[in-house]
Amino acid sequence: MRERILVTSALPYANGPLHVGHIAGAYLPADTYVRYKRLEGADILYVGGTDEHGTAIEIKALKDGVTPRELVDFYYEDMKTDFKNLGISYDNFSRTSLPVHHKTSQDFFLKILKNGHIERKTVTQAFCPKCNMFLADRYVEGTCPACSAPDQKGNQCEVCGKVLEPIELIDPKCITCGTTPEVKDTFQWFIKLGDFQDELEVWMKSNKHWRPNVVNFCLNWIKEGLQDRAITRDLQWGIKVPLEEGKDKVLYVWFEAVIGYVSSTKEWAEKQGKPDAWKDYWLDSKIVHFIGKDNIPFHAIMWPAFLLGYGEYEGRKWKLPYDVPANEYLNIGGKKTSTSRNWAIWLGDFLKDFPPDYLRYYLTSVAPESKDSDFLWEEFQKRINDELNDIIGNFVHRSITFAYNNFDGKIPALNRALLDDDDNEAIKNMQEVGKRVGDLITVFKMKDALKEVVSFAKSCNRYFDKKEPWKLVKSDKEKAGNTIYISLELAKTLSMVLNPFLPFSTEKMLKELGLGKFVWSDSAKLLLKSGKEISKPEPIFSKVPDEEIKRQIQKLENPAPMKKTLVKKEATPMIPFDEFQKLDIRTGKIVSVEDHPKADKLYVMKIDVGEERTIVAGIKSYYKKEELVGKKIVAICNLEPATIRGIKSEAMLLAADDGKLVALLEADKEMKTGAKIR
Ligand code: B3M
Ligand code: ZN
Repeated sequence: MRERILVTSALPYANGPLHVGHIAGAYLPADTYVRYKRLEGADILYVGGTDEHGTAIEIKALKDGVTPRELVDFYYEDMKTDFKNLGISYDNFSRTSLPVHHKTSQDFFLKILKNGHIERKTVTQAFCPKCNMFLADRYVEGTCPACSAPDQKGNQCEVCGKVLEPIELIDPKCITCGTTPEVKDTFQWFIKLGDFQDELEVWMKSNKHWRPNVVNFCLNWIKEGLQDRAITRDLQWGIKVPLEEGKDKVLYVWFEAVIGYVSSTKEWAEKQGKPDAWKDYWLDSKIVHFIGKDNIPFHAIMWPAFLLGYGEYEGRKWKLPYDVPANEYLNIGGKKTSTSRNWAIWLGDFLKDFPPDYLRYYLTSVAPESKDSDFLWEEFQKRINDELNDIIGNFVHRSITFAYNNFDGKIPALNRALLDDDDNEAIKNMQEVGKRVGDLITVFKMKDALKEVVSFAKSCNRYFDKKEPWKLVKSDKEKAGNTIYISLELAKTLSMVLNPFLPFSTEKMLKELGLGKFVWSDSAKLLLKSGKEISKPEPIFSKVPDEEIKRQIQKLENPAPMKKTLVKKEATPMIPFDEFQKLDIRTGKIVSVEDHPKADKLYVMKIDVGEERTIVAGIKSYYKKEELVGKKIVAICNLEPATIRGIKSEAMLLAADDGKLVALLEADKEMKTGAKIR
């Protein structure tokens, strides 16, 4: 039977943009794993979404002068776009403010309550007399009672990881007004974690394949004795407690956020038109939660406790996590990423300046798997230039170029009778590398897996150098043909085993070799057809110049001020009719479409608007070339021409953009090109 796996990545708070630290922790390793397992043939589903409740959201909204709703709407879209641009291949990216999630969370609450593991209790809580409100979680800051770190938030100490109650903080302050909070009686619902103490301990000890840091953290927590924990809060924004006496309270964000994985799976199933399809992933599969280390207690103790507390679902038990690969932190230039001090590398900014695979490559090579690691711009440049370009890109490019130039643009023949020891060794290596890389990815050692790929690429270069096909081709073309055939097979395997790490560039490499979709086992096979034409190769990577690195360091050290959430749209100003009349807008047709040689997302097109014009347009993500040629369009023809990445654009297509889709405008009758729009 196919292995069934459900993979999740932590649901990021929708209260600020994603930075590279997030990516290295919970997203990139998950995506690499998922991409590999899909190729390997597993029945795997990858879900995530945004975490849209809790004081982290409320407080940021307050600071930005927007409502929580406006804040989360904005950052949901922002994060979704960033993830897509980085190639994080979620099967579903949901949000915890959706009705399906509210319902699922309330169902969990009621079931666990019914089973006797939730209890209402009177509590003394931090209350700010000046603000006249109870102060939940992050509304209080103070010194951690466990490790004495100052300025910690009331929910968890960032330094030692201890999960806290606001009133436990030493020298507490209300974050809104600075007042020392009073304590006042109220009531909340608590989950009795102690009910699961023994079961969790036995289970945790059985998790021999987990990372030791995760198991040790949890066993320490269990050893202290699991205490009851409040799972409701006095807040407005959130999921209502589904009980009459709780109507002014909401579920604690960490109670419901983890349930968000279930809701996202349900939403996926609904979208598939198979509303029950989520069940197998939760009741009968391996569940893997990728997270950052600060999330360990919530995923490895509390979440399993909620699942145990729920009891059976339609007669089947919920699966406890199969593994919780938690990553350590990625620092930037030796310092911890800090949004408040604006010390960060924002994903959106990065992707404006570099291809996504450069980040994927570098972050995997410095993945903080067992200890904190560091993002250093110089190191980034070195990895991209010396490894990605000089070892990996170079081998693929030189092999294909050699075939293209010396074998009439065709894949040469393989004459098995002429194979020598070097050839056989190269083939053997090609047949084995996929298994080595796959086995490491399976145990979440992405960094080692990538090292394995790089060392394979090195061996490919060594093979090529040793065979000296540039000499051989003059003396013994058939033998040179063998070398190049094998080199192309090596390039194919290299592209395949690199694909989970670098999906964008490897797709291009495979295309140059005339290949498209593949499965992991193909990496071990001789697949190429002799005589088949290959296309003229283009270098896949390019080097990062020193000036660029200087510019990035400059930007990191002198960042532009953090933008606030912009949600309120300015009213569009009125213009007089004669302003409009100045525009030369015409109907036309697209004559031809080419890729922009220097920009991934742009096309260079010729259009006929009564006369021929060249234009550069950023519609590559929305239209295939073949959809465009011959298509009717509408264009503005008297904008001042702009040179875009070296090509002059002499008109602009009109398109509608609703934030999700982009659609080109056209006249709704067949008519001659160049007709004026008025
Ligand atoms: N939103 C914390 C974080 O962004 C939290 C994760 C939820 S995972 C269910 O680090
Ligand atoms: Zn206050």
